[in-house]
Amino acid sequence: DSSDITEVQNFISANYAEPNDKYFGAAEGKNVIYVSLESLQSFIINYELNGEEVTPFLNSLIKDDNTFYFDNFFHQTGQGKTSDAEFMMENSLYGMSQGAVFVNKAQNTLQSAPAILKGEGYTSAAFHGNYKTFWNRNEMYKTIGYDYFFDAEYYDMSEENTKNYGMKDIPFFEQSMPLLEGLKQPFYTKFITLSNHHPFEMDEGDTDFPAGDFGDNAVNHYFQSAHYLDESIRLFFEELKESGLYDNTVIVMYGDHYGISENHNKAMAQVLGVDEVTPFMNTQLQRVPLFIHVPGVEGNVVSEFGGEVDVMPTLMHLLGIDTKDYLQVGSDLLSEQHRETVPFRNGDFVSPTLTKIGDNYYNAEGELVDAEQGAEQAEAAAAELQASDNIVMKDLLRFHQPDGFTPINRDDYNYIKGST
Ligand code: GP9
Ligand code: MN
Repeated sequence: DSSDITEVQNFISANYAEPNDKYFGAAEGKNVIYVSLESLQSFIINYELNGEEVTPFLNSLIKDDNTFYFDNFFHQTGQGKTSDAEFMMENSLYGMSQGAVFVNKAQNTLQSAPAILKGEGYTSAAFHGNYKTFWNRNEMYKTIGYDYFFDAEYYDMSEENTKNYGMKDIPFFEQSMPLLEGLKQPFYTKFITLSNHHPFEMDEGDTDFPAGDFGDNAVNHYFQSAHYLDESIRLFFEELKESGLYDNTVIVMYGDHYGISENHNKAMAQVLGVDEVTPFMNTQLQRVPLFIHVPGVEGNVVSEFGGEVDVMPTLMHLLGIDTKDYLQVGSDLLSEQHRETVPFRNGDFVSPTLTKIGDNYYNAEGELVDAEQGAEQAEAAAAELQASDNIVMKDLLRFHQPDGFTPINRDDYNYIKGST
């Protein structure tokens, strides 16, 4: 009811981070391309296997003049995996503590990025080389307000183009280009890659990059698979440049969640050159890469701690859209007031000074410290998750009408090929 929403509203405005004048509106009117980098973790960035860079293209972007690279960025996904990441990136709200929000709350009211941008004249589209019902995307995307959803039906899903869930990344981007070029500009789009998915095994001929030699199949193949993903991004950027879109498009790329689980800690210890992967290190391994390319804006390496819920306000502010009226729990990564306690879905958190794992608190060096030191941050993390859960579980955005926002009517959307 209305008292629920007032409480949430008060919490969110008390935590509002003002946009940074330097960047507010710096990308106004530009196209947006999101790329979900399947299972890509930050440890692979700048990693060398036998002296060879695994992700040479992404590594080169860190030094690109117009690219921000965030090296203390963490995934915050739960059981909804890729779809949880999508939800956080486009709503600045958390997925659910149990189950997938895409599956369980697709009928909710949302005020998602595509819907907000629709009011600014944007067209939106999602691209993914798997069938549209996976993760209930075909239902949740109506709620989010995607104009188009190019799923497996739009791609040549022949045997050589596919492995496990669907399209391999190189043909996926290749075949997406004409669809992308056909969109009315400005557009807001997302591309969800697939190849770098557990168990990471490659088909013969798809890469000449060597496998690792760490006595663990998934870990060994991860290097090949991540290299292939990197190569697909390089080719995509080339095509964007050729098409002329590159200079007029903000490109946000993020690792959706970890690829190598704790079950592989033994091999990971070898990969990282340590005796063992401790719980503290495992938490630090939840870093995923985040790149934001903004034409005409000088980028740099940003070491603020942040997570997936923080990206939407960051992007909105770059596009010159005020977020003050929206109920978003994240905070702009480029704001001077950005909050650096990053909650995980289970209530643990990381921050520059303290990390919470269960009942244990660690300092930046990974040494156990007194729990009292972390009490305030633990409370802040819990309050943030609680505010988000209230919104999602009680469908509170039904009762919230931001200034100038036109609500989405999900009946206006369908993703039946040939019908629009
Ligand atoms: C499937 C893709 C992978 O469509 O999003 O799913 P994941 O297992 O990573 O959530
Ligand atoms: Mn995924």
